[in-house]
Amino acid sequence: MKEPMDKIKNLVCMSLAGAAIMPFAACSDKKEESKPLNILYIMCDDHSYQTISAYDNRYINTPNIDRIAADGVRFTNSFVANSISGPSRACMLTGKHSLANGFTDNRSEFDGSQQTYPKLLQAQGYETAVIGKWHLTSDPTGFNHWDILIGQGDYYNPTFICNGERVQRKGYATNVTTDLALEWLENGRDTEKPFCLLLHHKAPHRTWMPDTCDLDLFSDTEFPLPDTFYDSYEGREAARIQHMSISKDMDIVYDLKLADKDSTIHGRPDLEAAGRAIYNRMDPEQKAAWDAHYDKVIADFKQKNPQGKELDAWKFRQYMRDYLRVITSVDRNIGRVLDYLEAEGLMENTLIVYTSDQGFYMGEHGWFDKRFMYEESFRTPLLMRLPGGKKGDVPQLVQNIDYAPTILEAAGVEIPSDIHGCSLLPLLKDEEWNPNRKALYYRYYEFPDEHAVRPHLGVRTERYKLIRICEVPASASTEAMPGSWELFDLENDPQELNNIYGTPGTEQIADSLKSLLKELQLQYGEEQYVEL
Ligand code: SGN
Ligand code: CA
Repeated sequence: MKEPMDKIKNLVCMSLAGAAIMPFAACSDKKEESKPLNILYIMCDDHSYQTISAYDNRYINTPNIDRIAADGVRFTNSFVANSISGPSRACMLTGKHSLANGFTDNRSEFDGSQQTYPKLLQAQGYETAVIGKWHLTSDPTGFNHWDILIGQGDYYNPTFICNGERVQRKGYATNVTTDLALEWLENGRDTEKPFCLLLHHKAPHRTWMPDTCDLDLFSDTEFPLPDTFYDSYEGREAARIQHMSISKDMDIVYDLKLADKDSTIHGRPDLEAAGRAIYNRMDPEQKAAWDAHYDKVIADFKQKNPQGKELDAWKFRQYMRDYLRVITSVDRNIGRVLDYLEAEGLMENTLIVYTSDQGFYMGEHGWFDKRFMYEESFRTPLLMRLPGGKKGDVPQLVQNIDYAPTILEAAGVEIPSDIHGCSLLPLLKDEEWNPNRKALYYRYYEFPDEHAVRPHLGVRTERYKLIRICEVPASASTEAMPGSWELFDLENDPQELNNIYGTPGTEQIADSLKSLLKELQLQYGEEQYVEL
């Protein structure tokens, strides 16, 4: 069903107060089909493949995201190059690994003067826009229009920077971001030109705050703990020392919203204060709806007063419920965008991409968050719908450095030779694909903040994964930690519980993976940076 555009216009015009309002574009007579492909790139933040029904139907039904999969391809082996937001986004925009694009961790600042695919598209006559979470610190470059959240952004009444001007918008982030995207598609762009729209939802990033209309969903659903919840981390020292445990690090007030009015429930003091500040962003109506739900949860928690393993189960269940409520809103809003494309006849000339900046732990290994090269966070969902293209699964190992060349090739724009990734277009057309690499290379840098995940790098083939946990020199905040190796046979140990590095009979496998790792470092110009 077509969205009532008047409503969208009003909403957005109201929220654009103070920012430049773009003129209405004249309607084009030109047939959409005669233009180069439009690009609609939808990315959520921290959206696990476990919570997309096209990938996994244990937890939630996501009919709208699944529409993209049903009409296109589902990549079943899709990975990132550095499992954290800013770096992942920089890899996607440039098609290059982190060291080459200069954005290695969330404390970096993106050098906006460098080559990105939106810039290359813009130079070839595309109308480009980015709307939603940006997280690259410097102002976006290569976009005709940008309307981005500040940093992580807020779920309620978020402040955006619209082409350089700050503007706070009333409402829930996923709805507001979608409204802005629809408004740009309808009235903001030059319809004579093909478009490339990057629609970046903040959701479902921590602290998983649902829209008020979704608060009661999943309230009766129990979520059993994943098999690996009580992982012993034996033989995996970096996994043991992290701070992303649901049991130890997930805060009941901040993350799980037990900010009771009489302040008898306490979490970590700084997080508790932050939790109360987020709540205070809401207007009285939003607070009333919020309280109507969480006051009951708080009362129930106080009455049951769970402890030990019972508390772990309670936390996990509450986390899942909120996360899935947030996904429900994402899916509904993606439905609005797909409906709009259908109603406007844009479906047949638009490449649609759905992905996340990385995967996420839904309690596996006892965790939330990401960062590790273990499967749940190294993988990321990837669905692509190319008009007239292949439908079905693509099993090849692909990585987020491949998005830029794919989009460039789909748009008929030459792929610069310095891009590391390789175009996935042949896979979308069901043609032979010859990637320019023998395996996937991964590298993570950020330490010790915020979740104490040790810097590491590694290589993954179809069957094996070798990880080098980097040595950490002594510093003011940490003591020295030696480097170590982890080797997993993914066929026999898909949950990566048994580090077989150093066990008799695995020497040859380890040696050949080490050679492969060095070869990839050389290929990506990194060999001098980490001594293996
Ligand atoms: C915030 C979160 C972290 C999260 C990072 C990175 N804390 O700092 O839990 O790991 O973002 O996430 S929060 O208290 O601010 O929510 S990323 O996806 O943006 O890289
Ligand atoms: Ca993220």
